[in-house]
Amino acid sequence: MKISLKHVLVAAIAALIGLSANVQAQSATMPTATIAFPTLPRAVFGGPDVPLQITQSAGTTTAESTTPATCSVINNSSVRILAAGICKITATNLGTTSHKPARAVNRSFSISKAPNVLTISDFGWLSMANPTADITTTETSGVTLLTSLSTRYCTISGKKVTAIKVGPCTIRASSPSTENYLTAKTVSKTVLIGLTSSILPPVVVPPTITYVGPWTIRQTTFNDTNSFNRSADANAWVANKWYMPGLRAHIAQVAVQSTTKVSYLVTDSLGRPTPNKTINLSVGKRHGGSTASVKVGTFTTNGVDKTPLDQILVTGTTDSKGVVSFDIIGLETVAKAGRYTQIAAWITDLEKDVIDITNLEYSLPAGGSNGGGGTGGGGGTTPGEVIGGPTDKQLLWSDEFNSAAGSGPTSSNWGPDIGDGCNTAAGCGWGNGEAQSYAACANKQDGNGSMIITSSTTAGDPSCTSNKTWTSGKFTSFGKKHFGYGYFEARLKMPTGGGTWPAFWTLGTNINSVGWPLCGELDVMEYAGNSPFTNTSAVHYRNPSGAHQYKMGALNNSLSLAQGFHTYGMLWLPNEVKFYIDDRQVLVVKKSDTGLTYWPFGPNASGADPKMYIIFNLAMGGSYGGGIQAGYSKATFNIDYVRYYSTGGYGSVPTN
Ligand SMILES: [Ca+2]
Repeated sequence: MKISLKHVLVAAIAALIGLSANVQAQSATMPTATIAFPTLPRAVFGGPDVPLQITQSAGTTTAESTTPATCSVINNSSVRILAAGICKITATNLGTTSHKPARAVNRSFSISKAPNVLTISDFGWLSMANPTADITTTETSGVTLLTSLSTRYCTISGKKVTAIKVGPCTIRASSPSTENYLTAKTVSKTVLIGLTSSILPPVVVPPTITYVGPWTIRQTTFNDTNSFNRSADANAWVANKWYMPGLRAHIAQVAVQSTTKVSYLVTDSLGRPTPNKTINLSVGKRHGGSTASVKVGTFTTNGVDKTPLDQILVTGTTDSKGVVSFDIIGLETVAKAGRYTQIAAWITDLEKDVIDITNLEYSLPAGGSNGGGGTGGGGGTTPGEVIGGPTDKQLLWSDEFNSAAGSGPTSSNWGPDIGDGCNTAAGCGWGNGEAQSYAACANKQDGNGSMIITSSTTAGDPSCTSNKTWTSGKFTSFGKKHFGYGYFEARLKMPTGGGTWPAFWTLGTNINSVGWPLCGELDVMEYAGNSPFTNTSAVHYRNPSGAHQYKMGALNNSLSLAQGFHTYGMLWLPNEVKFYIDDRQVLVVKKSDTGLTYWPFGPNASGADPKMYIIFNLAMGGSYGGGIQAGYSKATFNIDYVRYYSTGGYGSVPTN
């Protein structure tokens, strides 16, 4: 009875204090607001919003979730389920001017994980005749694992089942519980594997894709490892606004009379390979020039440079993988440097498409390989003919360059040539406008079996400098080892860099008495870093009028000669000289080709045989090396060995 006692007490006090007692009585008797908040039922993840059905005696009640990761309250009227777990809601009411604040009411309810429903597709067509099937699964959530319960009859890898032998194949699918989903009820399906099955696999209809231009065409047959990427040309053509940015220009060596399948990949603006696109292919290019006769489909170019019949246009359509290919059939019968056809593919016009230019160069003989064929600067053999070097060689002398690291050329074999040429008969620049000055410090063995000639600027090698920007090396066997006829071979790796000009060559030992070119010069190998796919050989002599004359042969290779070692050989006989790279012929020059009565490479009028000495050097720039690339600081010409053989009765141990 405490309440009624209090009530009496309050009434008594109110009566005692008169007028103000009314206010006091009101305050003392103001009711408290109350909240009616029914308990909440259990729920399941994924279920609908749960109504709160909160009422109150006065004022406004606010409901809030105290577990915001699990549930949230919408408009004080319902609860949205966010995750499995316990959802806690607090309802508060601040009261009104006539009601005191309500006591907060807390309600909570649990949210169960939802069922995970798992199905697996049929694979009833599985048989020994059709031994694989892709199984698809559907699951409400999570990752489904497929296992074979009959591994004697079938195995499963990922979602592909493979029949092993006739018998029952049972595949079980299971999917473990996740944060909001229960473990799925395991599903199994059994197929009796027969030798064949009467059930046909379902036809999978691919989704329809709408491809969106603009398109990009990329030539995919030749890349930077099996061809030469002329990025400088491409950049220049783009700068001239002849092509869009992204142009690539490849040069690929192919054999004469070969069929070259050139493929292009077409992708749309989202990078998706695009099927069923009509592609134009231009073969031969009237304004750029193409000099090889080729056939594509029923069309043929005539190979006459810059004429209408030098260009043909054909079309093709991309396949399901966005690829279109064209067979370019080379009609030339003779491999020759500079014989090529230029091809480009496009869809709309050259102003919009990113395209590739590809030059196919017919500079390898039919049946040839990367070693290349010949071009035949002289007569006597069919240019491009594959003729190996002599097979009856007997080694008479060699320098394997096996000395310690830092050693110069062995003095019993070699002496260095020093300087910029200004103090020699050849004159400044060694008669060719060469940029380097030679110093002995540029010729050093590496301790690993090679002689290295280094051409450097002060920045490239501050320890070996000269009176010129570029310091390099040259050494000769003059006065040490003189050779008469026979087979010469060196294994060499070319330097990298525009402007480099390494050479392996010989001069007549009578040069100081008869002068050049009467003494004769045989260039076994010359190379320009500006044309890294090409090696040349040459024969220099004085013609009957007294003027310098020469015959040169070039050979294009499929890879840059700076990428690895190659052997460069020369067979010197009294009436002809033959040159080789990797035993493939580069050039043949016969005395009878030259019209010379005095041929410096054979016996003189009194029957005396000539002698020659060997020279290795690395020049820079000049008439053959061309422009030296900006920023050039250092490059190396690597000489593994030089060997000298007798063959066919020609050649003798070198003497001085
Ligand atoms: Ca060696």
